[in-house]
Amino acid sequence: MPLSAGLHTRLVLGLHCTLLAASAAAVVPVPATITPERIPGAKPRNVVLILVDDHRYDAMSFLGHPLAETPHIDSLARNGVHIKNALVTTSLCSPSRASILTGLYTFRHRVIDNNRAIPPGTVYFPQYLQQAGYATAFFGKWHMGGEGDQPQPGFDRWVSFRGQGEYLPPKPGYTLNVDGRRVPQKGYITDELTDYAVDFIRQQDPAKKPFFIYLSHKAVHANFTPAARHAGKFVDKPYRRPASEADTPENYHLKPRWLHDQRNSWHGVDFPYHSDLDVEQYYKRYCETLCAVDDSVGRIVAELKAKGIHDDTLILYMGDNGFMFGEHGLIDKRVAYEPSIRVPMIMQCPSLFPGGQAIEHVVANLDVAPTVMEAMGLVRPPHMDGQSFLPLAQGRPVPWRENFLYVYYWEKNFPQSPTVFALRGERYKYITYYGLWDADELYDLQADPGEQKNLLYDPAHRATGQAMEQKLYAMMDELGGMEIPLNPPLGGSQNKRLRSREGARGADFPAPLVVDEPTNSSAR
Ligand SMILES: [Ca+2]
Repeated sequence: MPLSAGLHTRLVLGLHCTLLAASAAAVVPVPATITPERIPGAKPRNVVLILVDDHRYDAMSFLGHPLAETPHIDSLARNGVHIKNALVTTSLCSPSRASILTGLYTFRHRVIDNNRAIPPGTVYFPQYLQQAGYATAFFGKWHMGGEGDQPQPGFDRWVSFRGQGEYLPPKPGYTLNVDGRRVPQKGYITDELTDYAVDFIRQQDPAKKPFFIYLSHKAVHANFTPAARHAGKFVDKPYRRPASEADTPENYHLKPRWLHDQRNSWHGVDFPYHSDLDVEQYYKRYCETLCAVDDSVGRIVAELKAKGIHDDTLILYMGDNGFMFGEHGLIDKRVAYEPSIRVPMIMQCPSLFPGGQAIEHVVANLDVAPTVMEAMGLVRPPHMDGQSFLPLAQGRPVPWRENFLYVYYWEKNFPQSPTVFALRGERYKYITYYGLWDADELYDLQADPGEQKNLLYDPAHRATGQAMEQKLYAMMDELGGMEIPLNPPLGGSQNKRLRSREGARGADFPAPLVVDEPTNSSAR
């Protein structure tokens, strides 16, 4: 008999691995020691992982985005593979970064929000790379485990900053942490991190020692600050707000009450960050800020070419989570709608797979660690929840997930977004709000990509909704997610509403939850 899922998680956290090793549980415990295993005959490639903060899946010019201009990212897609359905397990900075670095679901790595200490014993995949004798480097935003910027396990070279960092030095003497030393930040952070990464590439001798670079940009996180050379570039560009933004009865038909309530909150279009921010101009600044990231991609590619290692280096470009700019009346991320959980993902390595491809499979941030390890000639550690997606790019047959599990755990800091569990299949998405008296949701992503028609209360879709709910909990059980991680509150709570926008009133209950007559005739 498998141990209970709850027991798995506790034991995994406690690293009492031997107790679990003999069980038939689906969840393999995280090992306490690092033992990389080589793939026989594999030639290790260098890898540059470029992580961009809050870059949403569609903000790239090759996808026809109305604002973004990303010629270098477009070129990566032309010469590589565009992974169209790349999703994150939790749409929030620290949990997503932890999934990238561990290959684990949020309920297993337990970095459930942006404030908490990282559980002791957490193993980052670059530790395997280092152990295998490769050179490893980290440049940029770490942002796991609170505000610290000290070097973390797994990296020979380290350049980072506290918390979110700063686009420009906020005061004289503001410093980065460079290999444990305080070094002043000189200028615009996207360019400066790229300088450090380019210098590192120049110093490498990959024929002797393959390298892994994790370039983790601060951009394009709020408050969006473009490089001076891009400021104001898109101010007058035409832009149409998303159809689901307007506060109309049609847009909120069969939608949850929390969603309507969130409009008038820190993360809603009626009171964004408790300000009178213009969301359209905000989106334009975001795209201007992205321009320097695109320049950074161009510089990395040029440096790899100059060094003669371009074709033997895997570049993997991705976002850590999406971002809403008015969809469903929201800003920000956290929720399970497509602009929040989808991220851009492109990879290129001419000597490993042909370019110009698009992949439809659902790939996740969980899959990054196994993919990088395979590109570097190492076997995926069996405790990881993700799988390498290199075979998808190489046309090799490989079993792949049909459904993707999404989790978000309520934070008191931003109380307007509830705990969310979602199951995203190739066609349908089911979303449920655990612990909340409200409507759940079901969308046909093919017929309704904007997620505007909730099908859950349509009798024709009842069976689909029920089957997906069952599948969601079956996956949670199988993967070790049947406990909700709890943390005591830390920091403030952005819980205000604007009185002039019906501030004291909550939204109406969704119609399917309201009846006109008593429904129970047997109560006595
Ligand atoms: Ca983020």
